[in-house]
Amino acid sequence: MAQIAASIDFQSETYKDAYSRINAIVIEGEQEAYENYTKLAELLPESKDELIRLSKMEMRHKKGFEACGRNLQVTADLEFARNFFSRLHENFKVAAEAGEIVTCLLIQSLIIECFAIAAYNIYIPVADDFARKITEGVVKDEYTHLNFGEVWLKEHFEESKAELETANRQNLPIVWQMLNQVAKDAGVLAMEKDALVEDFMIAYGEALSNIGFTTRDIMRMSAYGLTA
Ligand code: Y39
Ligand code: FE
Ligand code: FE
Ligand code: FE
Repeated sequence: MAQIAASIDFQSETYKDAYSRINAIVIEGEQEAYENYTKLAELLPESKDELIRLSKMEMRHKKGFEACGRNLQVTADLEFARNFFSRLHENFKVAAEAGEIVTCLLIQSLIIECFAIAAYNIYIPVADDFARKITEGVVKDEYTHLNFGEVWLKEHFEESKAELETANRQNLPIVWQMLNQVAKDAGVLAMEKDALVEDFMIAYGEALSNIGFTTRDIMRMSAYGLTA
């Protein structure tokens, strides 16, 4: 059942306990996004300045979400969050070491950005006033990050297609596992799992379409890991 922010007790122990993990996930996610764009700036020298600009935005997001935690007097469970991201983090690292730019872009600029866009849009209507203002500013930036990946991959579509399919098959199931892992805590924050899945799939499907995949490709690629 959908809830509105006015009926949520942001100071209850139950809320703050769930927030200690969700807030940590976004803080750690923003930190890793900062590192990932810094790495991509090295791998794509022709887009270096733009990627450094994106990485700095991620660092500002991290600071914003740290302030959200302080505002609610919540201590973020960063160990939980590092574990939460560990598989995507490892896959990005392995791809970066192999110079697999397409896989790096799929992981950070498509999958993680779409996950962020879904989560932040679902969070905004049920956030406390302080966090809502921060998150509204952040989500605008995330569309810019997604757009960077879309534009680059569209320009290199034919030679990237096979690697994108492999990277999708490897990483999309991980997202569903992450979503399942956080569904209960998200529910405490009045963020419904079904809405998160729906918004993620819309954003990700649109991204794949913008890059050049057909509807048939997108259906096939989206099916990976749905039962994870
Ligand atoms: O590009 C970015 O800024 C993304 C790193 C930030 C991560 C967002 C992760 C959101 C998952 C939250 C799950 C709550 C239900
Ligand atoms: Fe961000
Ligand atoms: Fe690392
Ligand atoms: Fe981002």
